[in-house]
Amino acid sequence: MAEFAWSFLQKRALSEVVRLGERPRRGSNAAREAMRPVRHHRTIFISDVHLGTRGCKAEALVDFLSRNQCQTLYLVGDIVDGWRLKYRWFWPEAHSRVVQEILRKIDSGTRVIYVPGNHDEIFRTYCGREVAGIEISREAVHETADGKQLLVIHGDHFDAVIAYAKWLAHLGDWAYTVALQLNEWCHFGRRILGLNYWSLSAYLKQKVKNALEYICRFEEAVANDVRARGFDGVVCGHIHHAAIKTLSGVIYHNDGDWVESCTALVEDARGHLEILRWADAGLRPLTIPAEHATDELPEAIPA
Ligand SMILES: [Mn+2]
Repeated sequence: MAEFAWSFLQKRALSEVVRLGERPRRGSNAAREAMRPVRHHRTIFISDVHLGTRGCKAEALVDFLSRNQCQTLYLVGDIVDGWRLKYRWFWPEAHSRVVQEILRKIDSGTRVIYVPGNHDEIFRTYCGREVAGIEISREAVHETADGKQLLVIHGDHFDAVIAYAKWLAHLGDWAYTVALQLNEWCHFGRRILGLNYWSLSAYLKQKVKNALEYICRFEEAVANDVRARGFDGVVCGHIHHAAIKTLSGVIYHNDGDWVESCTALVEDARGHLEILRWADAGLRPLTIPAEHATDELPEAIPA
């Protein structure tokens, strides 16, 4: 089914180029563009786009949205970063194009459900309403093609449950690499001042470990709550760390983010879910094995 849709859409994309009368030269950009396939999914879940911030990979997301179609699109929170926009207005054209791509999906029949997060909590005021064809909801229940009931939430309210200092999670592995160099200078400086050796890199390594602990505790807290509520699984975002795994007898899905990893969670016609990483400026989708996704060091984790 997916393969059929893929080749059908690919043919259509090609015929559109021909209809425009500009016969694409072999190897030209237009020909390459037209050859790039459009994939069809039953459902797409994305979150943590953080529109309105410099970190948002809007171009990659526009590319992803235009190359991936679906019956239902879930926006799983932190789509717009209201916190940051309140301090400084930042809205390049690519950010508007993300909104346009979402609206275009609605026009072509996609159902769009928006579950606001903490950075776009302003939209929580409108839960239960429909704005520009987008259904806004505090949480949603998605039934997969094979009948599983998945709770769709952003996940920020578990920060309070796990009671963990969120700033600890902000350090990624890049910071650790920088820290190794800084550590040398720090050690040199302290020696001049006659102070004892103190390892900055060991300090930061501990922070990275804490970040991993934060992720584990978040995942466990979410899974336990979802099991207690009787769902088969959960789809969430918030910690910018894509994963699919079984925890406490439920399936935990995290759709990642569009600040660092450019990941989305997609469901096919049979109810199979996988994580897509829109790698390298969105040129090709890569499937990352879910069990490895959690082994990586965390990237920037949101507050
Ligand atoms: Mn969040």
